[in-house]
Amino acid sequence: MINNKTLQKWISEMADLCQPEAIVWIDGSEGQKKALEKEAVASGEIVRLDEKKWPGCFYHRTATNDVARTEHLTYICTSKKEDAGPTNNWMEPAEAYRKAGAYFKGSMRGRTMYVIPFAMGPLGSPFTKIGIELTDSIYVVLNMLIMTRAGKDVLEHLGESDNFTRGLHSKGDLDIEKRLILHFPEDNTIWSVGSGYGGNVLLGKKCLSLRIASWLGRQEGWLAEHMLIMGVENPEGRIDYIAAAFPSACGKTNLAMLIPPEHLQKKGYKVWTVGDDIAWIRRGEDGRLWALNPETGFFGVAPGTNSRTNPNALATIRRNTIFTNVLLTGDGDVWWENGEGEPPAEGIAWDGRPWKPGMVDESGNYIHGAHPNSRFTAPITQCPIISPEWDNPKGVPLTAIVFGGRRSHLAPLVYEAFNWRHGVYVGATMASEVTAAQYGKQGKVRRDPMAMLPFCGYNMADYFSYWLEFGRTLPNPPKIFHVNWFRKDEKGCFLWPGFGDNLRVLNWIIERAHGRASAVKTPIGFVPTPDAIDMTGLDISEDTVKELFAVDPGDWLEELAGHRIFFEQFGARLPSEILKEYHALLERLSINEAAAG
Ligand code: OXD
Ligand code: MN
Repeated sequence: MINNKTLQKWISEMADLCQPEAIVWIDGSEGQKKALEKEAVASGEIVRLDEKKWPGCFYHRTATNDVARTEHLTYICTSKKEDAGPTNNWMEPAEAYRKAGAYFKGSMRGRTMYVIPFAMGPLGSPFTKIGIELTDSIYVVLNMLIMTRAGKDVLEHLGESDNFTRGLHSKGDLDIEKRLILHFPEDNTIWSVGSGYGGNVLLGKKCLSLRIASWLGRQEGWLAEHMLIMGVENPEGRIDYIAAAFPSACGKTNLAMLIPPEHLQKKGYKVWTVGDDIAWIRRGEDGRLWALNPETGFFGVAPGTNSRTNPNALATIRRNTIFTNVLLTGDGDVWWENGEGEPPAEGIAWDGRPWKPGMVDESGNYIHGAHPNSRFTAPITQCPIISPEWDNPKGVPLTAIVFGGRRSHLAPLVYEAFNWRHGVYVGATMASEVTAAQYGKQGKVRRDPMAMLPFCGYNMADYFSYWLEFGRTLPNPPKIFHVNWFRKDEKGCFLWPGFGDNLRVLNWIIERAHGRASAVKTPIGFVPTPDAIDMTGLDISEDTVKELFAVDPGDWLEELAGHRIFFEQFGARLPSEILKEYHALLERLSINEAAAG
């Protein structure tokens, strides 16, 4: 099938290591896909769902110890430890190849090795990167066929070039003790063994498009970011594109597919989805920033997806979708918590055990039918509001960059950074409450700069420097904002309705970016004046609006202590501009608190 010597040599070395029984090239054809689905159904790897209700859809259950990204087993393997930095796990490359090599050895005996040539981005675009994933999982192949452009066109495009990411994946024996997700940015290589969970094994996604791409981007002069991309069309037909970074499971998919509230719909506002997870950003010839979503599908969290939170996602997943770790019923239906309709009378839960509504464990805790991090994998083109520009090889021009997090207190609904440098500080000090997409204690606040903490492929201090440097080269850098949809009152109730109403906030952001809409200057940035956001049709009191926009200098001074502790780990590598921003903020807050006190 190919004439690429580098590729052939690498595949034969990997096959020598893993010893598969057969090697099959993924050509991207419908016929091959159908045959693989059939084979995986026969082996029990996937279950075909009811054809009437869920045409072209399948169900898959991962091992119970393998339901989220395992960040503690994810490594950046650079020659020098400092290049991985203090926020990444690091392993010396030779040691990493040796250690994982022992797990890969013979791991595909009796199995087929699938060769998936895939492109992140449209073929021929200056953004696009090519990868080859070798895997022993049909589930991975079927997911990659949805999430990436995969098949023989990619090989043809690659030709004899050695410029591709080498990805090797084996389920191994799904033993968490023998699981490793390794990135070798200096070799443009990814090795993942012992897992079958999406984020660990769909190597085009987090591994290539964020960890490896962030490294490549710094060398080549662009940014790889954990951001959704969406377009907002105003009643005059002008479309503004926004890229927004939120930590995992903070509602990026919901925001990217937002339905305007009735009042704004009537006025003529529309939203267009470009991507829900990853943005590759380049400087255009016009000096503006242009963003591209390198993926072709959504790998979204199922629980909480319903016709109130995200009707567009529900429409997207009605067909040709793979469901992972949700609840399965005997008649080929699926269900998840906070989804549509009543739970079924019985079913098989994510962990393979029989499930009935109302079941509790020995301690009286609710037993989930679907795992909180259960997922759907669906083609992007099925999204009812997919932007006609989603696969434009040039990307889309950005009006604003938005950072956000899940903070019950502290951060106002929205604020605008004073300038790019301050915006980088705002991104660098992002924090959020931990969710189910990461393995770890839920509910705790963790610092997650630019939502890239688990995804930056190099030293995060260098990443901050690179963002600062990148901004300096832009004649008109886009404005940077921070949003927090999750602020609560003393009773623990959300102050802001969120979902579709978030468009009201995005409109303020867009207007500000165009130099309109009013704001007041606070120590942390520009906050909307009480009447600057259109609240028509919302049942929200003046006091609530005040609370939503409040900036409490005392709370922020406490927060700053957390910034300092976080930054200390980077030592001298932390750019001095970040420290300057820290001191300037400290001063603004102290003056403010003295005035208030
Ligand atoms: C994801 C994540 O799966 O961020 O997108 O964990
Ligand atoms: Mn993500």
